Amino acid sequence: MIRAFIFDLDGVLTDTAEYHYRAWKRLADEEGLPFTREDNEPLRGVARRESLMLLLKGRACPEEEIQEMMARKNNYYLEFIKEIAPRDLLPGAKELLKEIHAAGLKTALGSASKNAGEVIERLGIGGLLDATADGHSVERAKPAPDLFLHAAAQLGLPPAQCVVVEDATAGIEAAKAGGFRSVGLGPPERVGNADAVFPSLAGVRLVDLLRAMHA
Ligand code: B16
Ligand code: MG
Repeated sequence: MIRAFIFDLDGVLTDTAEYHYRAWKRLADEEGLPFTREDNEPLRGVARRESLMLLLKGRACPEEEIQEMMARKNNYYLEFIKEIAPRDLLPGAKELLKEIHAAGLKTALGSASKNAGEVIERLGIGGLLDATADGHSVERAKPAPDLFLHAAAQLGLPPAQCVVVEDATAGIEAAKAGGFRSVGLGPPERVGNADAVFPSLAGVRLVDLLRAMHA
């Protein structure tokens, strides 16, 4: 029986990936590191520190510099997300959140971002989420299941009764590791390991998700 849906943020409810890219790109340019949109792809759904490690491509760095670079990137990102408004919700996201509640089911956020709270507030969907797990909630980032387990615990539900909706490979892995069912959004090369795959949430209704989960 399915009683809740746990939504990733970036790439599922809104597209902050572009802002993450621009912020990392600015840092990379300042540091003289090559960084293209293609290089940005593996950073999808990956926490800030791990993202910087990918950007540095093995370049050794003292901890102090790592901290400074993460803070610098985050300041650029914070500048970009000041522009976020309800119009930036991805197609179908708000309708689906509302429909889940109307059906008496629960919703939660499961985002790796430490800035998820601010983004959710700017999108105006805080009232449509029953629980929030973000970059501050747990130590181990996706693909560890901790973030989604934290969300399920807040809802008071076992993982088997929750479906994770994700756009990143690391997120689908995390869902599987935690014993959750999963819906992948995007190309099968990226999310093909999920129990069901849709191109995006556009036009996706609760009944489509439940049918795909055989529930
Ligand atoms: P922050 P998600 C992830 O969000 C992003 O996809 C990823 O690019 C970012 O590095 C990560 O959050 C951490 O974000 O630097 O704001 O803490 O997809 O898990 O919602
Ligand atoms: Mg994501």
